[in-house]
Amino acid sequence: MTARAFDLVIRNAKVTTASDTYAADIGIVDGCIVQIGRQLGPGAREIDAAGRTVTPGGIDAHCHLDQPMAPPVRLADDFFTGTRSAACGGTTTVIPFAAQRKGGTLRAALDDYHRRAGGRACVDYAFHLIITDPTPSVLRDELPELIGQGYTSYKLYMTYDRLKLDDGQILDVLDVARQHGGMPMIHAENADCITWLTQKLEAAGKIAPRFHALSRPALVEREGAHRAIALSELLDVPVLLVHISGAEAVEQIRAARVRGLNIYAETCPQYLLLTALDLGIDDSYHGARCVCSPPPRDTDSQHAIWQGLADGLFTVVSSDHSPFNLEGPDGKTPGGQEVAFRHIPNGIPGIETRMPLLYSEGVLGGRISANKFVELTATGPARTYGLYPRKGTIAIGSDADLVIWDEREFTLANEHLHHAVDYTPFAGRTLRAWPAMTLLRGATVWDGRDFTGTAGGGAFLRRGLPSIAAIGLRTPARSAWLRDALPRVGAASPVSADPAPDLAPDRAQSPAPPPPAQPA
Ligand code: DUC
Ligand code: ZN
Ligand code: ZN
Repeated sequence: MTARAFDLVIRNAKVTTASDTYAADIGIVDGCIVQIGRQLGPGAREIDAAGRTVTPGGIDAHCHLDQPMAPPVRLADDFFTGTRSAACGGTTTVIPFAAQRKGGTLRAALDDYHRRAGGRACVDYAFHLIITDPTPSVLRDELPELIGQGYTSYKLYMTYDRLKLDDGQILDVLDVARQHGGMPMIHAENADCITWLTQKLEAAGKIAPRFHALSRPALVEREGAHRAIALSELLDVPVLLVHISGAEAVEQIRAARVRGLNIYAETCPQYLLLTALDLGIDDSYHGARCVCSPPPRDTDSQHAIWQGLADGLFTVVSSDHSPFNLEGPDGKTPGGQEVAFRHIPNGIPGIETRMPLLYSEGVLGGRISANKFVELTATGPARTYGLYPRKGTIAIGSDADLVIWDEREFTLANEHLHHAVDYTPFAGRTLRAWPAMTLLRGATVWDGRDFTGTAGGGAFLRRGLPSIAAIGLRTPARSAWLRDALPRVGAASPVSADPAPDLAPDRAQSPAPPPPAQPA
């Protein structure tokens, strides 16, 4: 009898990574890729990819799952339904947010989110922190400690009264990043402009969903992006600007990159495929379904963002999945009422459609290569958030998170999706591809027809520091200023970036953290 060399062999794959495309078989043992080559030996299980494109499983590095909201509003997806939906759309790792409560600790936020995700997540997961209250103890003790424990990214808001930080507070957090590493993420919009415009629109009776876009024009994002870039430059720390929507912000980022600044950017399918017209052309409430922040823009912005995907300006495409039901009192009509745009829950679903939309419109639409698709949906997020090379590529030693793609046309309807929300803003679009199969560490979680994963099948991922290549080096003059004004005092983070895959400290299932303390 022939010895079975592998637990699983994927045969006849068109292996597609961020850098290469080639025909091979993929041999998998214990959920890891152990061999890639022609005519591999037998596996206990075999899948014939039949020459179809096989990419790494997607990493959705920006999504909101089971994040508490002010009642009666709530997110429709918890960690089970949200990650089930992710798996069926080709995503095998998610990084949602653990939001600090004002007056609360970061640890309390993490304990709460671990409780929400543990035993529920169907794909692997990690958490970004949202820092809303950078107290001296958060800055001196908690954040450095948590970076060392693998929570290596943190989002800061320039807007929303309950969340926003002023420039001094943002600098305080960036200074922690300067000393301990990690990837600060900034939601860049000018809060005062939004408040002022909102008040003017409301006073004029302009409260329909479409006015949401007028209350947050592209200029507001451009100013926020410019300021975030300046703050990053002042302290010489990388910053990733999340959910970039407009051509004006793209110009700011491009100018920063030309100057060699370490500014990274994320965008989302809604900014490639929707415009402000989707929020309505009259005062009907229908457009509430597409209310998200920043709002979708115009076709010029769409072109600027496609260009930025193709030419390397963007590092990450995420969904910003924020699922609110259209029907019922907990979503887009809070308490069952149609409300002024300011009160419409902000966000749209998209965790399942992110990869198929980008594959269909980007790769098969001739706008980006399949390798660029992999870079934006998997490799870039893995490098940015300290998961590479365990995640985000097809390589020996990497987790066997894989998607086999089926290229076929169909019209998308919400009934196709596996989230718990009652609509998709992309319904009616012609899609040209969908995963024929999604594998999480070698286990099939989507077989092309049914979800085949399990609640609790996803593991928590302790992350390293970002391993994304720096874009530029400091000029000697700038470096000297920093060295003299702000000597580095902190210890380097104990988390090493970019470990060799088979030396990575916490292979396969990272043990779940110890049971969280009870909330206060
Ligand atoms: N920012 C997000 O990242 N998601 C939803 C709404 C917002 O403003
Ligand atoms: Zn945001
Ligand atoms: Zn978001």
